Amino acid sequence: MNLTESLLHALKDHGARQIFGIPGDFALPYFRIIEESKILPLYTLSHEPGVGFAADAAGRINSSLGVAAVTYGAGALNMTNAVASAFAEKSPLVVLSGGPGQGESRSGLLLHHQAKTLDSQFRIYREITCDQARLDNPERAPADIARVLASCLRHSQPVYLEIPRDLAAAPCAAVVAEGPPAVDDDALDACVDEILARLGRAASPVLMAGVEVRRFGLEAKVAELTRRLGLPVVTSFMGRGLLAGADAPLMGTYMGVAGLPEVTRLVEGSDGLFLLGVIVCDTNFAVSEKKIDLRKTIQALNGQVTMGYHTYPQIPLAALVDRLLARIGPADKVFDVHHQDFPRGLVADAAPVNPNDIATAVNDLLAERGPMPIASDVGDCLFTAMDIGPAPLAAPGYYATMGFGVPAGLGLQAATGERPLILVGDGAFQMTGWELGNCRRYGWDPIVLLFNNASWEMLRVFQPESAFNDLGNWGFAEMAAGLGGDGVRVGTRAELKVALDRAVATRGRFQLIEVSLRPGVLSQTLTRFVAGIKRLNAGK
Ligand code: S1T
Ligand code: MG
Repeated sequence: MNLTESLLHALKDHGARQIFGIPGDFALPYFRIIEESKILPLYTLSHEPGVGFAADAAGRINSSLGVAAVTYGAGALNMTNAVASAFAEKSPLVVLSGGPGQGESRSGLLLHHQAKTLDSQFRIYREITCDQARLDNPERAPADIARVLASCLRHSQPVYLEIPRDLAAAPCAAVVAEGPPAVDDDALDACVDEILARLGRAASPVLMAGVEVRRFGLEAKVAELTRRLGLPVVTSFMGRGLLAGADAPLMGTYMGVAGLPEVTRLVEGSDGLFLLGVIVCDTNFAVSEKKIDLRKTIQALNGQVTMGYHTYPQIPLAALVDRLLARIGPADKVFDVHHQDFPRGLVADAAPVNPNDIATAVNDLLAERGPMPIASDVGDCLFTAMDIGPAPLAAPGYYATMGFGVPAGLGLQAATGERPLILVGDGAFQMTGWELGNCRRYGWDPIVLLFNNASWEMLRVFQPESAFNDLGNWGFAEMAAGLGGDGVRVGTRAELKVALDRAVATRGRFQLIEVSLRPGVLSQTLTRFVAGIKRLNAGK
């Protein structure tokens, strides 16, 4: 076996199911082995940011490894934004990069694709990954790979592996996976005792589920935990889509001033807020109507549990959930949970479409044809997604980079085999929408809802005086045919209904529905968000 084959078998053994990539001369040797070995399917895309987003989404939806394979310099450095997003959003992404061979590294010449030094890329990737290795010693490579892949799964964060191009086919032993980290049983019991005591003393305990619940594949166990604890559960903004369809007392998504008032009151009025795998960031908490005193919460994140002024280290989330379940019998407390009502029943008339109509139409579609995985970009399309009923949702809710939606949708279809729905604004589509041109080669056929308000609307709502937010009208619908799909532009609710019905009935080609939205017409969630932010800023 050679080094690349050993790596590919290890990736598969650790849960990877496919590779997304773009080669280059530093990567051709290992790409050849990927293609010829057939250990994992390879999907090449058109621009490295799309490679990173697709691999990120593929890892997220399966709670497993996503794999992005690129060349040195121009490829890997082109993908840093997507990897930074995966790092911030705790996505288990493995970055493979070709690299200079041993001989050429010592030639004394500056090499093409290098930045300041030959190590610059490695140093840049140290900032956006939790572990790294250059596989420049085939003897040591199996242990390096085992350590790095274990780190990726343990921390649910990206890792970086560099493959010198003259070693891709070097003989190499198989990788022996590292075992799970040891957990101190007494510390775990003490932590669980304290959590249960705090929740028992609280008059209004609430559990908030965050992205780590999905990343570590704990949704079913957490749903059971909420039933046994008899607690109302909400998701964080980033955790939207979690517990979708699970039998759990799910109240909705917490979004502070931008969310449903009853959910905001429940969370901000709680004296026992249990944050399970929730990233404590601004998009999850900066829009709090009432400042949440985080010192009074229970925070289980990043493999530790913090309560009050002390922290229990080395408490993996999975071990914590398992021990809580072992400790709590079935709940005797029945919860009258008010599930969020999602808009249904689009009136298919000649009225112009607004974002809320899109949410309504999608809810009708999902009710009729069954669930679809959803990828959303940043912009009002993401706020609109908050009014779409429970469905697996991949979106950069915290890092908030544009360009994620379309490639992430392709990653969802490659990873699940299910037809995805993609929500994307015109500005974001201009960045990575072209990746749709790759659907034909792989038989992907997403349904794309393009919110075309001819502007960077999310910026305009905060700075309306700036003309640079006007993007003008691009003929997105007309572009679809040339990319191998079908495109249509809709302006009324009746046209939207017809277009969606036709898109659902058409398989084998992507379906692009360009929805013309009047500038300034926002989703109700974004409207609340803008009003809330302005009110909070006015109060400062
Ligand atoms: N570049 C990238 C890669 N990501 C970003 N998030 C931004 C710039 C800044 C930015 C936003 S929202 C936004 C920009 C440019 C406008 C989005 O326009 P569009 O996709 O058309 O959606 P909509 O019109 O619904 O806003 C965030 C706040 O930083
Ligand atoms: Mg726009």
